[in-house]
Amino acid sequence: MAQAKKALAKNSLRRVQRTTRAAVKTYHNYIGGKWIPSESGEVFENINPADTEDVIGRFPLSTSADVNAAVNAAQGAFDGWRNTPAPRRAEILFRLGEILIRNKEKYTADMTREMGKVLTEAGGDVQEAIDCTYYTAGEGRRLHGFTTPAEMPDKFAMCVRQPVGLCGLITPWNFPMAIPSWKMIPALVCGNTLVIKPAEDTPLSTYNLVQACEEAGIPPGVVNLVTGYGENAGAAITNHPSLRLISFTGSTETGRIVASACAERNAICSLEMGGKNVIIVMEDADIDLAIEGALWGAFGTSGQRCTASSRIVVHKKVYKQFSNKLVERTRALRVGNGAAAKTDVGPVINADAVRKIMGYIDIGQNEDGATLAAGGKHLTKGEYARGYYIEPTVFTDVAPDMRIAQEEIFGPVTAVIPTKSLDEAVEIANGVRYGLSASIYTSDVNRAFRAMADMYTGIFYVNASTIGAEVHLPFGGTKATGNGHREAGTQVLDIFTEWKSIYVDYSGKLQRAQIDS
Ligand code: UN1
Repeated sequence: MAQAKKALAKNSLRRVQRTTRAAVKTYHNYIGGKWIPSESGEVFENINPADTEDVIGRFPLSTSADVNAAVNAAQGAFDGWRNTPAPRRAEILFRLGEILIRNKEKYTADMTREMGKVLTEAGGDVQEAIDCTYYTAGEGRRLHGFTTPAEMPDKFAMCVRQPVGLCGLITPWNFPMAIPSWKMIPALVCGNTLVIKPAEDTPLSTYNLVQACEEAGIPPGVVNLVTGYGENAGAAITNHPSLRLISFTGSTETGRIVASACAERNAICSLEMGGKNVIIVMEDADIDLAIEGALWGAFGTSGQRCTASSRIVVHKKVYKQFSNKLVERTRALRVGNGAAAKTDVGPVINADAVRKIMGYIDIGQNEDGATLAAGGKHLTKGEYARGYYIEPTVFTDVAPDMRIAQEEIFGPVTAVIPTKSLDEAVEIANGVRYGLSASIYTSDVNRAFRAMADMYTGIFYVNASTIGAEVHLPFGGTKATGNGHREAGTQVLDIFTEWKSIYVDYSGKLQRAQIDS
């Protein structure tokens, strides 16, 4: 395992060096089955957050003209695709799964290079796209509807799923292949056509996924890729009158703008947004296990997961022991380029992220008055000089209402909060505007079930961290995290299909519902 990781790391570093010397590649949008530049001809650069001198590629800076072309292509392909039997659509998706497996190592290296996370985690992201593809493609032979008795004799009633139509998908940079797959694969198996715009920080991983779709044989126009920024390409998708559905993952603030725009034009809108997830550690917990979970949940992906463990509520009886161990282990984490095998914590995504995260570290120390117990520095010297590196950071003695305990930081920062009881811990845990993921470490099954019942979140773990959702269970959250939808699982089908209720009257006469019995 360690050997494989080392070999992967070595390959990936070589790839980076080789490509840096060669000319920077210019990538294209994928519209109507053709790879084409944006109509304006303008591009933006995809930069490695571990080394900002490493330009990965130039991608089209798309505008509404490109989005219009992509939507027209999706419109032209829609009837052909929705009339393709679902098991045939699924066959293409199973082929896609094989292509993703074949290219996993390359996609993983590309992802670490553009997103920064360590190779093992980038590999997990690609694996999640593979899992999603195989699991969801199986729906091609299910997509279950139902039959039900009708009120009157000689009458048959049933319900079937129909595709919603043309979908606009807007995806974030933190899971640049997994999250696009969560949206694209169900959209496709259900018979929709789509336009996807990946985050400007990580277009290559989605490009790789779309290229694999082409290779798998998805017909021209069914999948369209438009790269660019939210203000132009993203807004053009959100506001396009022909896109029946917008599926967005990103910040709660942007999600609100997307939701308002969709409300204006009666579009279906599915949102996955922020989190302020919590681990509760009770006095009867296996403390070493809880430490492992806290480190993994808080600092995996440099804390840049919606599911990151950004709060740890710890019972007073074990608070000192837990905090001391957490601080010691956090200080030992090795920050560096995610492509190097020895790295535990990679860079954060960009300069704005550094500003925001360092701003919160400042707030934690000054405005909030919590204790900065580990980390806290922006690393800028030596091997860190050309990247966006922040030390894994632990605040202790945090009060539940402090800003660092309430607001989503989306970086390698966690807040340890003391508590005196399970009831109080649950109250603190629920006392934020978000409701994505929560966990409890305890050896008491009654406490585990109590917390499970009382935590108002979309995801709950027992004796495990707040991260690590699997693709065959629904993913999403309550309150400001979402708007009631769930991705993944079979529940995602409720986003990408609409129900059609069908009545067949074979009595040969007029039968009036609610009137004739
Ligand atoms: C996200 O943070 O946006 O459960 C997605 C997890 C991953 C998915 C995270 N499987 O942490």
